[in-house]
Amino acid sequence: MQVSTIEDQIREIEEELKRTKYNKATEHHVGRLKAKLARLKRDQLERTMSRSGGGTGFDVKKSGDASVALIGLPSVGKSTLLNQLTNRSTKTAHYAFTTLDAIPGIMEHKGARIQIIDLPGIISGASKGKGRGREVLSVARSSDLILIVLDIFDWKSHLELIMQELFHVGIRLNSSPPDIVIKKTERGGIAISTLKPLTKTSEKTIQEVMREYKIINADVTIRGDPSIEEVIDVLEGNRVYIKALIVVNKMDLVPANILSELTDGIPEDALLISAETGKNIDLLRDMITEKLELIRIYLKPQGGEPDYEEPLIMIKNSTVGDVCDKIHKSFRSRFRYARVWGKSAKHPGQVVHLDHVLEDEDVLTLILRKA
Ligand SMILES: Nc1nc2c(ncn2[C@@H]2O[C@H](COP(=O)(O)OP(=O)(O)O)[C@@H](O)[C@H]2O)c(=O)[nH]1
Ligand SMILES: [Mg+2]
Repeated sequence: MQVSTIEDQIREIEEELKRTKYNKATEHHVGRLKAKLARLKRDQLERTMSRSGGGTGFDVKKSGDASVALIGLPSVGKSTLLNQLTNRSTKTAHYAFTTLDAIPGIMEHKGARIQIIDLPGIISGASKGKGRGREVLSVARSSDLILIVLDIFDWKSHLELIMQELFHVGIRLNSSPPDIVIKKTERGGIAISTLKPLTKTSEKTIQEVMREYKIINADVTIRGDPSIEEVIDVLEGNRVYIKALIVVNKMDLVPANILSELTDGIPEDALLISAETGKNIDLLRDMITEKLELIRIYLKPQGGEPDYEEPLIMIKNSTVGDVCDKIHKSFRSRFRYARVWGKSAKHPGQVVHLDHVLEDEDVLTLILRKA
């Protein structure tokens, strides 16, 4: 008997899913198939990662207050855009030259320093390791924002391909993690409590899917109205939720009278730009900065005055621990406690710890052990 490969198994399940009519009677079966599929795809992903040498990706040193990864097919204008955003003078070659490395630059805007990372173009099958897809997508996975760069003449097919490849490596765009807490228990089966009625899936299906993950006893608390895919995302556990913006480049090549025809059906929040002429680049800088939701933290030395001149720029929902990490790698281990004034404080000078979530314009004092 021939052992079927992961690819074969994936194909078989995908075909069965296509054949199966979705209704009340098949709902649980479909749920279990989707769970099986998710696990096979994870195995597949792990294999491509180990094949490409551990999947460490490019060694992009993080710098700046936040990072933005440029994702797009080859020759859509990513390198040209990097130069525009970062005011670099280096001229991009006017021939089809593929960037082989991850090239970072810094965009300074409204007091923030944002790292923009130019990456090799991704192609179909990138998530399975084609091109340098795995490495590119791993940089995307660890960035704070993904800037999807499309070519105005091919935006539809490009967008579809990119969404698919990002999805395959567990990246979820512009959404927050489903509010589902699973606590394994010793006995009692799977108990599900919901705050709202489930309309996209059912308790029974969730139980079936959890069995697929060998979970027999658990307390499950669900706050929203998740789909079964979102439940599987939680069970898989390696999903990342990243912000994204879409730009459509080379608008200068399209005469105004056919622009609207060519961009018919484009996502509403997509921005038309020209990396070549600089059209809408200022607007894009604003959009990137806004989308990142940066906050300002004023550090105050113990017994001293807050530094209102040079706030520390952090991403929204950053914790005191994140601030420590940003200032110096030894700070987290030397941390004793902190005091905070401002919106996140219950009272002025509240004592907080590493997991305390900060708000815009908080004043913070860190108390550390001597080095
Ligand atoms: N007309 C026009 N050409 C552009 C624009 N952006 C990039 N290009 C050209 O498209 C080609 C590929 O650009 P490049 O930045 O290297 O693309 P990358 O492979 O995505 O990095 C180059 O010849 C650029 O000069 C644009 O907005 N308008
Ligand atoms: Mg390039």
